[in-house]
Amino acid sequence: MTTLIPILADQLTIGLASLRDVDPADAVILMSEVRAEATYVRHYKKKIAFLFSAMRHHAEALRAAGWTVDYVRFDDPANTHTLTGEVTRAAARHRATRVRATEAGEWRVLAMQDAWGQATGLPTAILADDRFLVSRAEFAAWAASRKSLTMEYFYRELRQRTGVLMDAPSAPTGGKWNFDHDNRKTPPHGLNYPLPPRFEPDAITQDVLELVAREFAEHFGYLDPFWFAVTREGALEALADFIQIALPRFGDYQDAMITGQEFLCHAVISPYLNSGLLTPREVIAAAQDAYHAGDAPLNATEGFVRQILGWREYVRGIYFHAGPDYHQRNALDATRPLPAFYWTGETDMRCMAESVGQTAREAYAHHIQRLMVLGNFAMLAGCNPAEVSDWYLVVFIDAYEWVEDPNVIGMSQYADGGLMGSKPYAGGGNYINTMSDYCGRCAYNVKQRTGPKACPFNALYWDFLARNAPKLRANFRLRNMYTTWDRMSDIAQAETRAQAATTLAALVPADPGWAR
Ligand code: FAD
Ligand code: DLZ
Ligand code: SF4
Repeated sequence: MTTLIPILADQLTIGLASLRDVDPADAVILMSEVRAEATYVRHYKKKIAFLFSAMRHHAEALRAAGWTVDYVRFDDPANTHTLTGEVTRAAARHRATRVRATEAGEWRVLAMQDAWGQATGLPTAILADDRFLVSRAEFAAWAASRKSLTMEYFYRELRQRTGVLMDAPSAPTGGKWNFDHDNRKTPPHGLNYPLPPRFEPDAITQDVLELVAREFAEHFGYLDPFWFAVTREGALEALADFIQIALPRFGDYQDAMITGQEFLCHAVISPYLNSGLLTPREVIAAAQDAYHAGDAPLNATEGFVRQILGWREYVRGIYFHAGPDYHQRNALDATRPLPAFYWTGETDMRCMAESVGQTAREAYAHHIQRLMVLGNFAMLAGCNPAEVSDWYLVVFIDAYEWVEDPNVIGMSQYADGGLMGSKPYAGGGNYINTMSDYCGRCAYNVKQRTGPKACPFNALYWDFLARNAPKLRANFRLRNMYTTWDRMSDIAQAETRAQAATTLAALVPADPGWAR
């Protein structure tokens, strides 16, 4: 009996479900670099290089652990360049008697897995991906028991279930579930922030970088600098470095945005978590251990744990709960094409130019840049949510559909009509000014709503509310904002909307071919 075990690029975990309870002597692991996956959206060059190099290193690690690995390289002449094509070919090549896989992270690839039994003519088992702490079935049961799917309650239940940062079954450590009151400080000038550790590309990564430069020259972004870890050892080093150096200040400056400081005190571990080089359980344990050892304060530790145990599990749950058409939801009927500056960074808006510029350089921006700058502008401008989500899927090294759609369609664009969030994350220039140093360097004046130098976010914010009043006015959490709008004089309202119209008319649409 030979078991064929296909492993996907985001399943680079030695303890993967499909590898358990199988004798390596009777199994062949299949890993394949295929064009269809690298191009269904035109992924950022660094992301393809990261995944191919991490896959090649992981194949070596599996071999060292006693597994037989059949690794199909991108330039193998026989490569069919689809996952199903490679599974079918490998099943015949190895005279496999069964196929055993761990469920893919997205609907598109799950549909492929469902067809592998028929394609190979073999019994095929697709196992739940238990690297996540909450299974799809458990999330469905939780969602069915609630009227509104508030992350905070999901997170509290998980804290209780796992015992993470709990003193007793109903007693959160420190007496509170959430320490955000102590977090999110306005950043003082001149702080020195640590940089995440940088890993020199080895021979395997160099080969991959050359391959990507050759094969994906037209894709977004740059290959240089390439400093990501591509092995489990490297990912563990990055985690240890974060826990020791940045975690103690994680909460304080979580929402800060500072020119030239791309990483601040963020962990920069999402590429490793999402590809499987790190598991959420070990990351949470490392943070909790640091707290118990007295190396990190509770506000930072709880804030960080909430990101992984709360947000990460929650968005994955929402993705599957919402169904395969989630990507197409468009509750606010937003149809504007994405502006070209999302790809070029060429705009006088300093916040946008900095956030797009660092994304183009590093394939990384932190949460508040993604939400309150990049996403906020797209929503205020009424951009098509699916196109916005595609942009995110392309440009970030940690992007996969399961994490992108809830964060973009749900959290950032409010295109799911409130399934995920109780109100749109909309903000004017004032929020960006409080949390960043961008406005001081901008061609626009953040204090002005109208006039040639007025910050575009300000008029767009009010225009967004006015334009969407039939859908949003009844929202209790927006009541104060609508009251303020209603109190503006007719002239002030008309000037604001005219200002927004001028900004919107000047937006140059991006060539849609950038993403798909
Ligand atoms: P930290 O700020 O240090 O947080 C630690 C970890 O928490 C992250 O590594 C991540 O695993 C997890 N996390 C925190 N927030 C979220 C969240 N909302 N959803 C899922 N995980 C979360 N995260 C991705 O992993 N991939 C994406 O493609 C992605 N797209 C996003 C798009 C938008 C519009 C927004 C608002 C957020 C998005 N996020 C995404 C969530 C978050 O911005 C990133 O996880 C984070 O910036 C990664 O950097 P970090 O490791 O330094 O995170
Ligand atoms: C994102 C990606 C890329 C760029 N390339 C591959 C690949 O060559 N082989 C592979 O197995 N997976 C790849 N992936 C990941 C998939 O597109 C998809 O996101 C995951 O398989 C979902 O679980
Ligand atoms: Fe962005 Fe407005 Fe500030 Fe300029 S003034 S950086 S456009 S928020």
